[in-house]
Amino acid sequence: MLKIYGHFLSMPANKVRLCARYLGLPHDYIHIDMQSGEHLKPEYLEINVAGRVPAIEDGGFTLSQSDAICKYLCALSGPSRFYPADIKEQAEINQWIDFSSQHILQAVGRIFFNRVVAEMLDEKPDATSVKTGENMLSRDLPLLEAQLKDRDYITGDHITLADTSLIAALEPSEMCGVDLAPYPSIVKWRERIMGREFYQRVHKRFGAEMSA
Ligand SMILES: N[C@@H](CCC(=O)N[C@@H](CS)C(=O)NCC(=O)O)C(=O)O
Repeated sequence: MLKIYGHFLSMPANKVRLCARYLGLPHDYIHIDMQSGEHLKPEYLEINVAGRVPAIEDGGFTLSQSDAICKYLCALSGPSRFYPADIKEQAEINQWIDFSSQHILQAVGRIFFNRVVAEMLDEKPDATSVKTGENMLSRDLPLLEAQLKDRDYITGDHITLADTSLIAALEPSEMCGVDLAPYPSIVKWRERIMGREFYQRVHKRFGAEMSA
């Protein structure tokens, strides 16, 4: 059985979980308790030498890096409209996946880490890093808003790996004070996806486990 290792506050790990759930791939989800240092224990380092989540294990094969994992899961599942074989369609989805990982996730990650996670780890928040994250978002969210203005999903009328990747990158918005209200098409697109069954099987709300 495919195993996915993650943590409920990890955006890259949730990206992988959303992809696996969308594809309907049977798997076991294993929570790695990073606060107690489980990600640095020898058992976990055998799965991911970098000591980070997410990672997967599939019949002795191990893989890390969320985007590589998602593409592997899509390959396991076979070509579909979610991640098509057509090279131009696939390249366009990859373009948005890179945009998501390199720009949106990096920016939200800075804000989320300093406003929420730092305190949990007894680390001093870095206001300059938050400002950099906000500046990055003020450049990139308008691009996403423009892309979604006339489309239900990032590349057209159906959901793809670009959507689940971007949704994961924006998940902590409410928790860390990233205001999406100025971006009505992004707000509607998020609601469209977060209401779907595959999403709700991962979680109804990012971070809900903290108050459970
Ligand atoms: N580029 C990686 C990022 C993975 C990553 O940085 N994971 C964080 C949690 S969000 C982690 O495990 N951090 C633990 C550490 O750095 O010690 C991916 O996309 O999978």
